[in-house]
Amino acid sequence: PFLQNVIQHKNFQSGEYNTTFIDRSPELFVFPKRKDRGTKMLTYIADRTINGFEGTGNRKKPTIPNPRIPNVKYSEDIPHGTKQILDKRGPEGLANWLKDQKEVLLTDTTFRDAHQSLLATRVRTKDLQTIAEPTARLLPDLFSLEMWGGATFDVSYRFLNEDPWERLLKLRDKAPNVLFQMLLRSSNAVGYKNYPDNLIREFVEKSSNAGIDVFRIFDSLNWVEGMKLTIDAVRENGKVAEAAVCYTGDILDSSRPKYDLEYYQNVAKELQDAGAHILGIKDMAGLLKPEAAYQLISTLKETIDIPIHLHTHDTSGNGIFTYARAIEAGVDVVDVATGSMAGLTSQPSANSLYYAMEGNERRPRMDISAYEQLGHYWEDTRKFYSDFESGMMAPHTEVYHHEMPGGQYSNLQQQARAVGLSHKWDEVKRMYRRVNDMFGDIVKVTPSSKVVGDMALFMVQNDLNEDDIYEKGDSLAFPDSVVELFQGYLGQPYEGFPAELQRIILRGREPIKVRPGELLDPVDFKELQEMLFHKLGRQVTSFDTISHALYPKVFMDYQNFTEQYGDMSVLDTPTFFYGMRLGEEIEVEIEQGKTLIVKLVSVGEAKDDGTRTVYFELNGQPREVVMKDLN
Ligand code: 3PY
Ligand code: ZN
Repeated sequence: PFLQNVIQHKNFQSGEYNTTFIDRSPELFVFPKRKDRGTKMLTYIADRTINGFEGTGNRKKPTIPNPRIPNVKYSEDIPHGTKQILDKRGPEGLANWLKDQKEVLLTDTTFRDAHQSLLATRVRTKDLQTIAEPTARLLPDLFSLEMWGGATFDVSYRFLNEDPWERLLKLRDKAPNVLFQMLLRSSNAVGYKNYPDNLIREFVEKSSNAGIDVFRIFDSLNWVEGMKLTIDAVRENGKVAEAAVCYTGDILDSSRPKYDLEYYQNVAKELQDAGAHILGIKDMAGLLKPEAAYQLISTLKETIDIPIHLHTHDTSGNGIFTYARAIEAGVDVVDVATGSMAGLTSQPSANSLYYAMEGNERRPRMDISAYEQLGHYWEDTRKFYSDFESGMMAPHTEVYHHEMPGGQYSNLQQQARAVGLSHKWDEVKRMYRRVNDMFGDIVKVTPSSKVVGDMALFMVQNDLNEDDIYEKGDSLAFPDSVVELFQGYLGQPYEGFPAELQRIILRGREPIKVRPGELLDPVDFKELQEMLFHKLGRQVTSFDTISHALYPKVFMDYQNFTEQYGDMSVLDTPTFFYGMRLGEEIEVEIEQGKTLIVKLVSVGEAKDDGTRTVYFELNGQPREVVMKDLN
């Protein structure tokens, strides 16, 4: 409802809004009364209390103290930051400002990649919103906050039952000073396949309007042809196009010359020519070794004029060393996470980098005590999500062999478990690398990494080796994602597909050579809006139509959820995942100034029909909910 109010507001519709618009418009918080919100919420809590939440193993609700929140003076003005520089000087001006900085700048990924890579992307808007303003006040020197895109978009709907657009609007309201950055998979948007061109343009326009400033754009095969339209769309909206080359292979390994320094120089030049304001180097698996970082950044600094922004994952434990060498070579910005959300498959720690750079003139400008305070909040909040931890306990140098991206490791592990291959996990990792080599040594990042993972699982599950694929390939039913990759539906890999394998996998089907977006019918947004209006029986926003166009089923499942339970993003995170303990009392602010007090009184015995009656008090009044026990 908040989002609907925003969209329907005359100032929003006429484009007269900025980050103070929400503050100045209390009418946004006036919602139509819905029937029986209390009962819907109690139903949700009863369901979680009895049946648990997917992925938590139906664990009983743990007792977790409220997170420590830094002490900031909310009455003071929020200090200005890079957002104001962009607003004043435009993207080129911002890029020039960046090049003039002596100190290395930082992007903090705690709100996006850190939890995507450590906690299966499960961090909820409520927990981000609580710390957004303290972060904005305490870290005004950041280059940007990466807080949207990648997997956060579909996971919000799919698992957290909340609206990612609403997250963006709410955080923007709390943090008006630092640039907001998102990860955009170019023609795959925030999904796993290519989408029509007009959907990409619409997505970029609406996410710019809602608060994104810097778009880190990548193609999962480093195919620059597949990035141009997205770069243009970002430029047309006056935002920063950070076009990224994905780092793959090892420039130090002369036995593997496909992705050598010259390759990266060529892609960087192409991206600069395509209109990038900043070059991103996206080391999604954490393969960039310290000496390689030094050589790569020094060479690219001589090759292109735009600033360079380096992203890595600390999986191997070498992240800080890699950054130190990149900084020595002149990198302009690096990605870090708040200490307690850093390391392992996440980004290197901001705090560690600060201390590692002591005595160096390029040490990042920051208030280290502020970072420590924010770290306390995240150390505590992380406990809410402990069921989603990947289980990796120590630096993992095997990543240099299998080359799996930080965000894929635990996902593929889950996929392997789901098909009964937990005991063969080592074999799956080895096969992942073999499939990469069979595919011609390709870039592995969402969604191409998923295809490599699907093929590896398929081969281990069916006890197939490489020879079997060439010998029996004609009779094998390859996973759909593999067929689509070889058809060219994710774009074209550098140096093409291996011809023999392509012939076997396609079995006579013709591969395409053009941009898939050229072949896809444009989305008819008007028709879609009307269809949704009839289906949902309410005003439909352009955010809704975009989300439906990206993921029809995921979006409709989310709508059905809110129909059934209401907006459950208002619940605190332990209650959202685990329901309540007997005798526990919680307060839920369902809208500004309106709080419900809920007490779980008792849970009845299971009846013959498998249901239990759950007894609550809602604002002191007894209420009952009948819930099926699915255990
Ligand atoms: C994503 O696309 O979500 C990624 O983080 C890739 O590294
Ligand atoms: Zn990443």
